[in-house]
Amino acid sequence: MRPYSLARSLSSSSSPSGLTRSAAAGRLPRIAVVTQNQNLLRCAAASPAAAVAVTGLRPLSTGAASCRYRSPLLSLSRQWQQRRNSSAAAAVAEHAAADPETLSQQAIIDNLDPKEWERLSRVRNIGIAAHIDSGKTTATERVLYYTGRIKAIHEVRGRDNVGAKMDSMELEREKGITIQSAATFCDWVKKENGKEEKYHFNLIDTPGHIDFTIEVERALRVLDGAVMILCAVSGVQSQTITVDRQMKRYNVPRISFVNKMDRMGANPFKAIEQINNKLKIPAAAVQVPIGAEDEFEGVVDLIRMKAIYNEGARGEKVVEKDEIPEKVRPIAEERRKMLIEMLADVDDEIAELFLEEKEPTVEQIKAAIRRATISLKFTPVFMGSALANKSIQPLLDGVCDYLPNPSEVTNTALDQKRKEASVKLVPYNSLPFVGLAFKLEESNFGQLTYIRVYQGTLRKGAYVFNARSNKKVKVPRIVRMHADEMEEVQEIGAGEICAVFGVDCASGDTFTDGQLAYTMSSMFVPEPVISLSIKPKNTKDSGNFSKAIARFQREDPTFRVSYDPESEQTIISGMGELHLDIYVERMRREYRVDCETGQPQVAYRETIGNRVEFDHLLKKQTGGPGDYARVAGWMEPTGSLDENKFEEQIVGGAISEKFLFACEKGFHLACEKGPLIGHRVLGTKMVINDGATHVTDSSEMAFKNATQQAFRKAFMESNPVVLEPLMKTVVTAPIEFQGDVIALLNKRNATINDTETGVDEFTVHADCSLNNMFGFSSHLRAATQGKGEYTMEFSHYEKAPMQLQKELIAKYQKAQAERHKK
Ligand SMILES: Nc1nc2c(ncn2[C@@H]2O[C@H](COP(=O)(O)OP(=O)(O)OP(=O)(O)O)[C@@H](O)[C@H]2O)c(=O)[nH]1
Ligand SMILES: [Mg+2]
Repeated sequence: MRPYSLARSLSSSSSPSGLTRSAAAGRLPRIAVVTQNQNLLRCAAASPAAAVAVTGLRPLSTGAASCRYRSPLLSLSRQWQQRRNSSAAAAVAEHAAADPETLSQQAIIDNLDPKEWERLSRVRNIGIAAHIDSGKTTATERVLYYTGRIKAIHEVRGRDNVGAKMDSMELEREKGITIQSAATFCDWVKKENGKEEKYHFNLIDTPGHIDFTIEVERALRVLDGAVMILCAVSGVQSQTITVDRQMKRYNVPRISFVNKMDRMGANPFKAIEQINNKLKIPAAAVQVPIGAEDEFEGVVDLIRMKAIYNEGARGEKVVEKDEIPEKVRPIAEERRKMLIEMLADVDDEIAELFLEEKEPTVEQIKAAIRRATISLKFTPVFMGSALANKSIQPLLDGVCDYLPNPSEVTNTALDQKRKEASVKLVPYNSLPFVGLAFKLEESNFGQLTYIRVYQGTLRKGAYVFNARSNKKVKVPRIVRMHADEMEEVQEIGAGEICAVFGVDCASGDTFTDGQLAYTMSSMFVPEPVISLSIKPKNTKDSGNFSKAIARFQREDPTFRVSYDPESEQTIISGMGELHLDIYVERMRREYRVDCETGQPQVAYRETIGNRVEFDHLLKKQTGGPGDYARVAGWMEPTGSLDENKFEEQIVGGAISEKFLFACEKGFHLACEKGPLIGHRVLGTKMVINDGATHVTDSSEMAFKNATQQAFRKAFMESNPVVLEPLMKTVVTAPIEFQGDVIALLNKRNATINDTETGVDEFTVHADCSLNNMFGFSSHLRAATQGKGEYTMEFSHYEKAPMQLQKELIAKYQKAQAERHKK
């Protein structure tokens, strides 16, 4: 017999449970089909008694933490157990590398050391993500208070001017928005049926503004679950749709929380309907409100049918009552029925009970919600008011009950030693270490690198290898972050999140113990769409200016910096005006550098028009060794407006491999600065199929230059086009301004796609060219007495209007001519 439960792993391999986070971000989720047997096991996890009754299995370890079941035959002496565990772990790791497809997540869980299971089953790595201003930071502040991490609650934009804990940056507090995501950890004691269970949360509060979307992206890349917050009045908003896309991209299960139940016009059921219809995720309420707006008192838990209220100055006391207020009972009963019906749609066990017209038990409902949430088929919807300190604690119980622990999420990596074969990562502390650096931050004590440990243990003083640079580095300090404070720790186990000091790397680098050559896929980084020239007002500040620029660039992959040698200007690019404004402001505050900036510029692109053949000869003879390179072939559109492609189809060695490599380099250089208006080229392919080499005069430089020249000539002959970014724009304002807002959008040539009218607000969805949207925020403010809001997100590149193309080309040519004159 193999030392680990192979039989189990093979039997469940055809229907792996859990959730696969694919190595290639963006792949469709491989959602598990849970077998009948596993259904029972999972259900057992929620109810020990039920497990014994149904499966005849018994808990391996005793005590409140136990949710694992093994056959009584596996009960072994402790010493033997330890030995068994270490060899079982090694065998699982071997299986995970050799044949990941047949290793089920359940087998990984089954072979966890019982102590490890006890630890991991109580860990939740979660993110809070939502539209701007929906109350993420306000809710997180309550979480920190109720878990005892902070001693007092301070509000975002509060009158005491202290600001919420997680918005620790001065600018965040001043503006009342989150700019950088912040990590923290806390312990939540869940009380159920008189029992107390302590859970450890690693939590990341993310910004809602689209300009800082990369912060959400990288949080979701490494977290196991998320809380999606919605505003009870506005429901699904533009950024809800963006974060929904991001959660889907990384297969992150979520629970939903309808916040702001105290606001006028609050309607949680509208929000639920929108999750179903707009986000296309089956969603149902697990609570209903008792009262609404300023009479919002608490919620009814639909699963246990209990009324839950908050008492105490800050709602710290949770009071549960069996009596449900009469006025709420009908809706509670109706919504409970809807919940069970919806679960029957997404869960086999509830479906069976439903068909047999049997009422599922509380345990069965909870187990079904957990299964369906983890397999991305459902989201349970909680509700409350963070600001009014109502119903946050039941949400925390929901995180424990329905979001996965780190061992329940499948994470994969690519083995560089075996042609990038996919391997599963196994969250056992005893195995070789694999971790992902997902965020960098400069602190007063040096560079902080946030790491998610996927496998093995990260220890203080140990050496780790950067899989990208192959550099070995020592880990001098490990800390757990609490917003801007930190707590030092000696080691961090598999499945947890920490930050380390003194480890130089880039965001997205994989670290291993050095034996494994694993890399984890990088995350999706959106392209910047806006740029401006920048320079320090005083030349004496150049040193600090460069330092700041280098730091921001390292921390934020959507903030790019380039130097234009022709205009001798430093150009910064980013996701929007606010994004760049924030960096200019941070430069002033944190580095004392006042900057001058140019007008924001749109990141235009260029693309080839039609297929053009070329045959270009570069030949210079000026005494001594000359230059000689001939390249021939054709250029054509790739068919999609993204990556450029280079191909060689040389037969007979007319150009050697070394020189072809130089040609490819020349091609990519030429694409960086397009011939038409000096902007990056997209969607262009170059094929070289012939050429000539001179014995003494040919060089890599000559071939690189020849390719660039050929590129420019052919590109200009192809009827090239200027492309401009189109933005998905969503404007929301009080109804009385609808006419003015529409007129404002029409004036900017926007295409209006949809208008929704709510109780007192309306929302317009439109496509606009970014070029037409400069200064829109101040016009909107003026037109709506400051009450209108808008968000803008890059959608795609499209051919710019002819007139604009002509203007841009003329401007570029004029600037070029002037430069040549100098
Ligand atoms: N009425 C009401 N207002 C709330 C509630 N929760 C938060 N707010 C207010 O909404 C505003 C935004 O709250 P934040 O917590 O900063 O929202 P956020 O989602 O973190 O915002 P960003 O990080 O900027 O996206 C603040 O003025 C809060 O006081 C609530 O439950 N009810
Ligand atoms: Mg916030």
